[in-house]
Amino acid sequence: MPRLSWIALSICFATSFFSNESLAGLVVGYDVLGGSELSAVNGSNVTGVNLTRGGGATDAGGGSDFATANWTTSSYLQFGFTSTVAYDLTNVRFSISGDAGVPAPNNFKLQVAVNGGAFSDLAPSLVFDVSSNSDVAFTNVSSLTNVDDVLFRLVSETAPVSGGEIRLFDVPEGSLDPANPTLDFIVEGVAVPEPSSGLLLVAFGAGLSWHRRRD
Ligand SMILES: [Ca+2]
Repeated sequence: MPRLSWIALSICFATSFFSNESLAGLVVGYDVLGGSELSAVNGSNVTGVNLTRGGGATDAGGGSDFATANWTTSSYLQFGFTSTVAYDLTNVRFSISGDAGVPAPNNFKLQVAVNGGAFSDLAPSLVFDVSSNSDVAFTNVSSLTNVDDVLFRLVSETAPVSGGEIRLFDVPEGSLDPANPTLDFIVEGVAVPEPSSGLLLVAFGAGLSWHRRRD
């Protein structure tokens, strides 16, 4: 194979390598406020699902925070996305706390439903320090690769007898995602490279090879 073709193929593989290694970015995020639900902020090629409460959990009137009361072991916060490109997910990050003087659940798991299927548990679960404002990262979502339709539920595993209250916090601007400074709750991932772009480069390399053979 002529040297020019090797150079073209090397560029092809280098491009594939660096696009796979690019830093994780926003898939879907939320700017935390009080109220019944949080509007989704969409990453590239994504339509986010608004963050809502379910399973009997109720709005605790958190003001600038998203406060949820009356947790039982079937209560949850739901969020997710659909996308026109596939993503390898990396983490779900947010900041959470109990409310002073109010019982708070502190043991949570993520459940996931892919492509409209049934919800299943993503192990392991996490125990939060709800005595103060704690930053949380679920990295177990990295088991979700090449996905474009995902619903999550953040489910309490051990709810206090008298219900309980948890607040998602409005974090300092830019501390979670500098590119989207108002966001306080984010799902991050890496877009899976389109195979067609790699194939085009291979075709480009093959074309150069053919051209050189004719010289
Ligand atoms: Ca915010």
